[in-house]
Amino acid sequence: MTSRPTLLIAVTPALVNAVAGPLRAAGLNVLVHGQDAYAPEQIDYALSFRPPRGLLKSLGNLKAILSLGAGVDGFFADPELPTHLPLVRFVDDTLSQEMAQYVVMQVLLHHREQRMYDGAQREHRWAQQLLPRRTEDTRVGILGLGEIGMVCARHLRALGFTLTGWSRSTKTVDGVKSFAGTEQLDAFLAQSDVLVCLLPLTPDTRGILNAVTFAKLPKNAFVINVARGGHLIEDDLIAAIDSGHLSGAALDVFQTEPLPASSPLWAHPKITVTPHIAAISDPAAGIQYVLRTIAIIERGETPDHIVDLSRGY
Ligand code: NDP
Ligand code: OXD
Repeated sequence: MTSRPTLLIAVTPALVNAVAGPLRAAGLNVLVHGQDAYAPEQIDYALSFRPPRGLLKSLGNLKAILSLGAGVDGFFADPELPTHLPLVRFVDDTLSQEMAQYVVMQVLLHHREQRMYDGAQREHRWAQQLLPRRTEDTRVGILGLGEIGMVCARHLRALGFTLTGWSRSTKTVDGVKSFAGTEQLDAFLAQSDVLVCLLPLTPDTRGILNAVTFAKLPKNAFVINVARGGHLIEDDLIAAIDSGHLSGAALDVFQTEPLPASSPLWAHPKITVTPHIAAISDPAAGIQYVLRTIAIIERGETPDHIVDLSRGY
């Protein structure tokens, strides 16, 4: 880098505390939105996840926008998002591994009927029984066979599950049957005993986990939403479980976060709720990503993982 680029950080206070010091120590001129005084035109780069509306547009000399998360829907929520600048997405092995751990954990808790055994233990009851379904006969369908979906598919395949994936374009992945596009969605759903949502939230995918989708899943299917709350119509999920069509769900993301205390999801006996913790961007990896991305752009090169603004991911 020839001169010190100026980075504006607009993330949660906990993340600011974790990344601002090391980024300064690494040679960036770091300013924190809401803490430091700055002139908008002095900012070269912005790092955020859910930027305040209009903030990015106000930074007239911005060279690029960096997302501290894998999902970039928080940027598209800003109707004034500048569309002439590169928006770079955080793609990280640690993040993908942690997401895969979460997905594997929820698939296994369901497949091995662990919640039933937890209940039996509370009643001091010896509930020994065979697995209700052989592992190779359990078909896990992943909506969104991207960076994270692929890692999940590999881990689940290694455990013996039968894997399918649905994406916009057809994939060639060993041991994973690929379905692509809306015309193949129904066939994919019909073969998903466990449905895992790992799609980006875009106008095309918003509300995709709805009553019509659930009706196309096999009876007793289980749903795992680890992508965004906007993918799921929560009332439709509860209705599909209460009708006996779905066997349950594990949810890490919600229409409103934090999930309001009044939400019926909290107390539903067949729904597991976690507070958007499937994977939280690792600050150390985030720091490396910021330094690497800025260095690449300062050299006049193009970084990987630039968001296609027309697709929204
Ligand atoms: P990617 O962009 O790498 O993958 C997205 C996948 O979705 C691709 O396979 C893409 O298809 C597919 N897709 C997108 N739109 C459509 C569509 N309209 N129809 C069919 N397929 C579609 O994303 P990541 O794997 O990196 O991340 C996925 C999501 O996970 C993030 O957007 C975020 O919301 C969520 N996430 C949640 C976290 C949590 O803690 N709960 C943490 C991290 C991420 P194609 O390959 O053909 O382009
Ligand atoms: C992300 C997230 O998108 O944390 O990275 O949800």
